[in-house]
Amino acid sequence: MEKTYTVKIVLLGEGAVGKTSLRKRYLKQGFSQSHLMTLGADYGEKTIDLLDDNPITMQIWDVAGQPSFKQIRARFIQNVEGAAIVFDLTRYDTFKKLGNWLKELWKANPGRDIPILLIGNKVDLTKERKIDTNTILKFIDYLASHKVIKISFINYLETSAKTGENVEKGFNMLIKGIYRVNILKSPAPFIKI
Ligand code: G3D
Ligand code: MG
Repeated sequence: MEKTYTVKIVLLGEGAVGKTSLRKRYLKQGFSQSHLMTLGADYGEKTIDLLDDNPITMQIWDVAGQPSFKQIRARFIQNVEGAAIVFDLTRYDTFKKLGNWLKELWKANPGRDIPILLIGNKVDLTKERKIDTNTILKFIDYLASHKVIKISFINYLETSAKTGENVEKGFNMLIKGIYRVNILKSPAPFIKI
């Protein structure tokens, strides 16, 4: 009999970087231009059959970035199997906060091997873009070489929740990393970009 695995994924990052939009785009709930601030946490799920005929149900939690939600957030980021940490390519401050999000995730999940995907969102806003890819890759190299945190799987993608660019690809990448670490129990290597 087929076994369905359920995995919990969180989307983290500063307010208004596009977490809710990415989740909705992936879950095919459409892109909304009117911005409704997430209160605490929102949730959606999808079952996919990516590998070995083992369906995987992804529970995707989209957690509010505002500091005032920090306590609520701590509950939602415990016992996660994977995370996407999102920043906004048009706002440098959201990129600078990536380290804080990584630390918050690790603090809530001591000893766990958590595959992570870094996402630079709003790649469609080419004129407003403030952070070049080189700067981002240097930061990822720094994380890896200084072992600031334990990274079992990491990749970086530039997405647009508006056009859909790389959204499906990003979530699929994440689920493959999770499958390897959590289900096959084999360490996923750091993926150099
Ligand atoms: P959050 O959940 O991280 O707080 P939201 O962010 O998904 O609510 O998005 C915040 C704003 O950014 C919304 O605009 C949303 O439409 C916009 N947005 C999200 N992703 C993209 C993207 O890839 N491209 C562009 N151009 N805009 C995006 P408003 O104006 O409603 O605040
Ligand atoms: Mg939101």
